[in-house]
Amino acid sequence: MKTRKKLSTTAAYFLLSALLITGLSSCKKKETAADQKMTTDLAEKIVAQGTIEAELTSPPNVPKPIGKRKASKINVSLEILEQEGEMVGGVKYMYWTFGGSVPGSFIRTRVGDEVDFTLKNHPDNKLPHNIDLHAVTGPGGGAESSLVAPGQEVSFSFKTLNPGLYVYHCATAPVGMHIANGMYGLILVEPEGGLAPVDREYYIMQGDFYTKGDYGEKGLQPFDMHKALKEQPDYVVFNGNVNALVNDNAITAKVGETIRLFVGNGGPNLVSSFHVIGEIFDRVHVEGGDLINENVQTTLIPAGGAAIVEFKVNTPGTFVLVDHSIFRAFNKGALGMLKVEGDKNEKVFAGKTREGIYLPEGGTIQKMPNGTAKKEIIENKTLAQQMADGKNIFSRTCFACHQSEGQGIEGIFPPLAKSDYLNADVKRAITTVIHGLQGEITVNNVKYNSIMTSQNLSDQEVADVLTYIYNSWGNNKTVVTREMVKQNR
Ligand code: HEC
Ligand SMILES: [Cu+2]
Repeated sequence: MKTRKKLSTTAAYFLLSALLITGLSSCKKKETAADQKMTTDLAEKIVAQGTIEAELTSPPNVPKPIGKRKASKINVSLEILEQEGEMVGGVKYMYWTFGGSVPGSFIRTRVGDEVDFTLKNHPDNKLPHNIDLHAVTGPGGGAESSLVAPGQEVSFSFKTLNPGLYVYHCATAPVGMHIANGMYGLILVEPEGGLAPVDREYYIMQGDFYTKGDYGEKGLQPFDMHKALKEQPDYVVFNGNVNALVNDNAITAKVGETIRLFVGNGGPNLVSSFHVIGEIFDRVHVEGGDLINENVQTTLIPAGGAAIVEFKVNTPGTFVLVDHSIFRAFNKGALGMLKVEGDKNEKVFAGKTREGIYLPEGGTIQKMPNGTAKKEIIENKTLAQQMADGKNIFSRTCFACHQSEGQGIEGIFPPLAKSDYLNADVKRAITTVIHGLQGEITVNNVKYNSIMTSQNLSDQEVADVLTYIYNSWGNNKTVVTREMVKQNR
């Protein structure tokens, strides 16, 4: 008896809250694309009209939006190519690709489409492959029906029941190796009536790569199964290689435009903390589905998952796309650029407005705190002493940006190794370290336009670190003395 009473109170409570919720939801008038819910049962009943050929694009481009197009039979023909490519300057990798790019060709459909999918394995390839599309409802996402040997082609068909952004990938054993070599891409299933129009759309996909050699080791690098098992990639990149979205390859936009990024993560192992430095995502289709989150700083993209990210660009500048697991960005390649052109908008961002010396102790002018003041000064250091101390300073302060062998990061941090800019002018190098540097410079024919902050080092330390740099990595062996630094303070 007691329990029954309790039950009925609970039931009443539920009824009340249900009424409340219905009441509340009928109040909000705004209907978004996500509200036009279509069940899979309804999608299954849609009759496809006519036949069209799918437009396929390589990254960072995407095919035209579906707009008002009715559900159709749509032919997709994807060719698998095993081909050598460049991971980063001088580092070659044998990529396995869907359509000749990493990630593979972008496929754009709408809900209710009947996809006739043909997978072709080029006769020059060495291995059998197949495809598992996460947009497919069926065994293996198509993998069981699509195993194809070199020189063969195979077809299968499926109906798109759920709108969303989906990963596809090869699922041939060893699956991890096929994915690690670049066999993944995205297929978009747009809702009835299409996604809301935007000004620009781009296709970006993260992947982790495992090579026998360490980051930057030149030559053709074979896949390293051991590192893959330990989930310790040498490269984490957007769109297949370190430079795919950097400098001249940056994606672009104009101030005032709304951008939509279709972002996927092929893995095979790592999860991506996708972030654009200096931007806030106005809308994110979380995990590529219907749920929309707003005002997001960083969105998590699982391995084998995706997200649709939308934002308006309000100010000009270079916005850096990263995996915010940040060593991956600055040391393993997970870095891209969005270059936005247009007029400055000082209301939104005014740039640096004031600069001065911060004096916590107050009033009178003080010297910059100098941690080395207490250290004894060795007069007339030998070159060997300067080299040893300089190396220390380098790995403490300069290494983070200019990299371990002074190789820099192309387009972001200029090289100090064989740097024509460095070797041309020692005074300039000294003032760069003392006062910092900003504005466009050209180093070894590559343009840099960034900021190096002033380094808080003593005269001796500046002399040592520059002597170390000048006497390493093919530079011109200049010896910098404390006196030379002093004269340029
Ligand atoms: C926070 C990152 C960062 C750190 C740390 C840093 N630099 Fe730089 N450095 C830069 C950037 C960025 C530029 C290019 C600035 C520009 O575009 O105008 C640069 C330019 C230079 C240049 C001139 C360009 C060239 O390639 O020859 C020299 C020399 C240099 N840095 C030396 C040093 C030394 C020595 C240290 C350590 C004491 C150091 N930097 C620490 C970021 C850094
Ligand atoms: Cu494969």
